[in-house]
Amino acid sequence: MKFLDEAKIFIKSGDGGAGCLSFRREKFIEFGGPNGGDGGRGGDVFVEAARDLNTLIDFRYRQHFKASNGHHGMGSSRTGVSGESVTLKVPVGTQIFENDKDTLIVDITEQQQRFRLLRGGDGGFGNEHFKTSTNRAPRRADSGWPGEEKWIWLQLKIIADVGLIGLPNAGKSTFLRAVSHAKPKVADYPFTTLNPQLGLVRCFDGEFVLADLPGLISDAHLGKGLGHKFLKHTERCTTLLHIVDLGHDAPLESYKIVRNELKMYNPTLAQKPEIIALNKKELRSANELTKTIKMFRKCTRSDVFAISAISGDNVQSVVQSLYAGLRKDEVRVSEQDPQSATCEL
Ligand SMILES: Nc1nc2c(ncn2[C@@H]2O[C@H](COP(=O)(O)OP(=O)(O)OP(=O)(O)O)[C@@H](O)[C@H]2O)c(=O)[nH]1
Ligand SMILES: [Mg+2]
Repeated sequence: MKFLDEAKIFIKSGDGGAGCLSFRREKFIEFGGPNGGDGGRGGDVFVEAARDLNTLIDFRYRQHFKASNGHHGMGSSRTGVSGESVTLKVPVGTQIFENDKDTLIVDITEQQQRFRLLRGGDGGFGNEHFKTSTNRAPRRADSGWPGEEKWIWLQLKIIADVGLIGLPNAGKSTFLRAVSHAKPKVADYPFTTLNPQLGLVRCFDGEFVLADLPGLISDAHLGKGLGHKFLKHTERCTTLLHIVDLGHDAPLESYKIVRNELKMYNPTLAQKPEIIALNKKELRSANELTKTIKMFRKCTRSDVFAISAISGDNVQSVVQSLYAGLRKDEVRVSEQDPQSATCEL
């Protein structure tokens, strides 16, 4: 499925139907009185969270959404039929802004959440409504109220429990494949992943959502690579899982590049709980591995694991640690003491 995380659309609610001007006309009944019904209400415009949607791509093909108008009232006191409402189906995580792209109208954060964006116009009163003791034959019937219309922006910011970050080719998608049923593309070249992908990870009696994001490179926050366009998707992840490629000569440097990009984009991103997974452990000797882990523990305050996403070695420890952190709503901060055994080798 193609991915699109921003769209501009036009919405309009229905106009109310006009009230009817009519009088009873029946044989042998003189002065039958007014019987014009009210107009029907115009349809509303709703937005609703849809299951199984994780892109706004549908809005590339259709940008205009109009609810139908209410029908006119009719004689014999018949009220017009209300106009049909329209419902925009959007993925959870969609924020809806006014045309200025700044004023938030609603943030769709939960499954099944539904919100009325525009209200349809009320129907006009028919002449029966204006009947009084002193005016038994009113010749007044109102026209319906117009609906509302405007342009709005939809912006999708993925909501996941854990976001996968790291340089291109580090093994993020391989990790997602290893721990979930998601099947993101894996290949030995940078920028294989072009769009965020979600996977559901089961752990013990629970589950959490893991988001695979495109790789970050130096100066991503300035728009290099695919970087900053997707950095916004990390904003609503509770925890970050930082995958570091042990195939690189200086893994700590790779780690710092990504941390720096997070900080430059939004300093609060760098404050999120983080777990570090040193991937491709089989490429290093046991000695080198111990040294690298010690170095990471010294320089960071995060839990550090050495894993092989491709063989699945030690990935469950990472999953369990992520899960435990999410349940506590905070990730354990590992001791800076290099002896602390947070890592299975
Ligand atoms: N030796 C080894 N190779 C791995 C391991 N995990 C991933 N790879 C390889 O690393 C390459 C990149 O893997 P991906 O999962 O596509 O990396 P990515 O981080 O998603 O890359 P982008 O989507 O481009 O950012 C692939 O050729 C994988 O087979 C591992 O544990 N050991
Ligand atoms: Mg990938």
